[in-house]
Amino acid sequence: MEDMGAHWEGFSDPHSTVSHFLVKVGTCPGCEDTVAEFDTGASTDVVFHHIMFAEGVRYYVTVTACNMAGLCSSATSDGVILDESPPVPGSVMDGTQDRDSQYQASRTFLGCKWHGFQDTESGLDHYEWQVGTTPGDNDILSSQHAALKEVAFLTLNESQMLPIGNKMYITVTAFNRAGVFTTSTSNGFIIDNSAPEVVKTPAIVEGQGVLGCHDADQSVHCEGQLGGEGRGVFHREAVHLNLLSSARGV
Ligand SMILES: [Ca+2]
Ligand SMILES: [Ca+2]
Repeated sequence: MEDMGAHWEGFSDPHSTVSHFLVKVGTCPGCEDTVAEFDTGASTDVVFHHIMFAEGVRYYVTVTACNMAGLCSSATSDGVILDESPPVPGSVMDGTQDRDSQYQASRTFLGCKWHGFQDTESGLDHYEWQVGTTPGDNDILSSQHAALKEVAFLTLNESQMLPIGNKMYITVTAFNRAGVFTTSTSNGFIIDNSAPEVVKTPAIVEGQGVLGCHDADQSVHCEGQLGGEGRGVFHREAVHLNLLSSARGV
C-alpha cells in the first residue's frame, strides 16, 4: 500500500483564525515514526504518497492546528489498519447438523455451517451466504448478511419451495474489516422428499419369520427369513420400522 489519505475538520479557535495545520503519522497515538510532522498550510486534506505502510499495523494520524497567536492544539485519529489480503478460506457444510449433508427432505429449509475463515491482519467483520444451482451462484437464495456466527439458516415460504433433484450449493463469503473478502462453497445437497421404495413387501408367517436388525452407517439393516421366501436385505429407517411393525404383528 503506497497511498493513504487523511482528512480532518472541527478545529476552531474563538479568538483568532487557524493559521496552519501540522500532520504526522506513527504507529502509536501522537507518534511520528512513519511520517515526520509537516506543515499542510490551510489544507484539511492530505495524501501520503509512496510511504510503505505495512499490512496489519495500526497507524495513527495526529493533526495539530495552530492559530495566528502561535497557540496550537492536537487531535489524534483512532487509527487505521491496512489489510489488502483476503481472509483465509474456510469450509462450508450443507445443513445445520454436525456433519455435511448430501440429502435433505424439507423443501422450505435452508441452512449451513462453516468454519476456518480467518484474517490475521484486520480480523473478520461479517459473513454473507447464498444458495445456487451451480457453485457460487445465488439463483436459489440471494446474498444474506450473517453475523460472526458460523451458522445460518432460514425457512422459506411455500411459494419459494426448493427444487427436487437439483443439486444446490451454499456459498459463504467472509469479509475482513478492510472490506476484502474470500468465498468458499459447499459440495452441494439434493432434496429427496420421497420415502424409500419397498421392492417386495415382506410377509411374516407365524413360526417361520425371523428378523434381526442392526444399525449400519445410520441406516438400519434388516435381514431375515421372510415368509419362507428366502433372505431379504432392507435398508433405510422407514423399511426398518415397517418390518418391525409387521414382525410384531402391529
Ligand atoms: Ca488480511
Ligand atoms: Ca453436501
